[in-house]
Amino acid sequence: MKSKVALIFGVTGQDGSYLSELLLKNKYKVHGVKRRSSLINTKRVDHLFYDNKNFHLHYGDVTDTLSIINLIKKIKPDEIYNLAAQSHVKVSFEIPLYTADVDALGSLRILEAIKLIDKKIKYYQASSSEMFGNTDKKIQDEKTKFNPQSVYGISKVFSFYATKNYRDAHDIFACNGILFNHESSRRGETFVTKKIVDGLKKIKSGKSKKLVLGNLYSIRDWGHAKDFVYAMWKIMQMKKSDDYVISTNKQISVKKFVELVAKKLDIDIKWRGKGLNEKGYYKGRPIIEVSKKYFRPTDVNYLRGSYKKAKKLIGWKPKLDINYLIDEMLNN
Ligand code: NAP
Ligand code: G4F
Repeated sequence: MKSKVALIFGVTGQDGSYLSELLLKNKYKVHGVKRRSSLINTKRVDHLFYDNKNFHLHYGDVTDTLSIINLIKKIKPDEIYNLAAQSHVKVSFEIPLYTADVDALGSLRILEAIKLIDKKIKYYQASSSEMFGNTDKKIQDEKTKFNPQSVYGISKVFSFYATKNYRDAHDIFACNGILFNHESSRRGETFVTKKIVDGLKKIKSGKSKKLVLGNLYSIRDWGHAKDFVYAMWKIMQMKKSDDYVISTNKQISVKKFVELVAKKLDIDIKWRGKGLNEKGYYKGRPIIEVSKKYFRPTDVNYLRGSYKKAKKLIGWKPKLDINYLIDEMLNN
């Protein structure tokens, strides 16, 4: 049987690397799009590039329409996964136009290219729980109203509807995975979980004295990226294209995440103070501090997702819990 061909935009990111591994295991030929950068940005996929004849990298950029068209014409993919994004919510407050160009128009460029070149190509859009923003729903699902709180969230809402519209108007197999936060040892260093794990490890080994964070009371539904990319693939194998929430349905605060990591490192934290003066002490010394610098003008304070639809229709549920996640982040 002929191998399926996948084209991944955002292959050098956390999810792109795990998804590539999964697709290669499933006998796909995988083509990934990397951006030109002044520093090497392929460290998450170098092991595949050097060792696997079915893995290929190409230069491209979702802000560059012609590069998208040329790649699709050359590679003739069966499936396109659009994971490319300026994916940092706080950064989107500082570079809103660039964020919208990549995260909103980038998806539209790919969808339009599919429409022009071959409407049989399947499309996956990396949608996000940030689209829900601040909501009064205790548990968010596919029916929850969007109320984004950043240009990142707004751009993802645009891409969500663009995907849905190309499905409805142009009969393209186009789906949205509405993924809640998912982490791993490959997580970007400026996201809060990775920052906490790396920061506390450095404190424990004496390489650093303190870790400075922002909103400790923000609540997230954190899963493992390896579990979540499996859901992306499952979503693309369905008979009909649709939109699915992928989450763990368990939520904890940033502060609790600090405590869980600290406990595994035998760091006994005592909290004192309130607001910007709140500090975490270890052996009488402040090792966790709070700074305004890491707060957002508007934050999403609470996220917890229901994966009921995914469980029922695609047979997906999370396998790796927060304990596994922290151990994997600490040990790799
Ligand atoms: P990530 O590690 O930040 O990866 C983002 C990828 O997009 C990187 O490969 C990056 O390339 C690439 N990229 C950025 N700008 C691009 C451009 N203009 N053209 C082409 N590629 C570009 O993010 P992730 O955690 O793997 O997330 C994957 C996708 O899922 C993103 O769209 C993100 O917004 C979305 N998402 C993530 C989560 C989560 O919790 N992780 C949850 C929901 C949705 P460089 O390596 O060169 O920077
Ligand atoms: O780790 P974060 O930066 O992730 P955030 O904003 O939830 O976004 C991630 O998940 C989304 C899915 O919901 C993705 F779409 C998006 O691409 C990205 O992967 O922040 C999590 C929470 C926030 O409330 C933030 O204010 O942690 C809080 N926080 C507290 N101190 C901090 C810090 N966040 C960061 N990055 N750095 C801090 O020092």
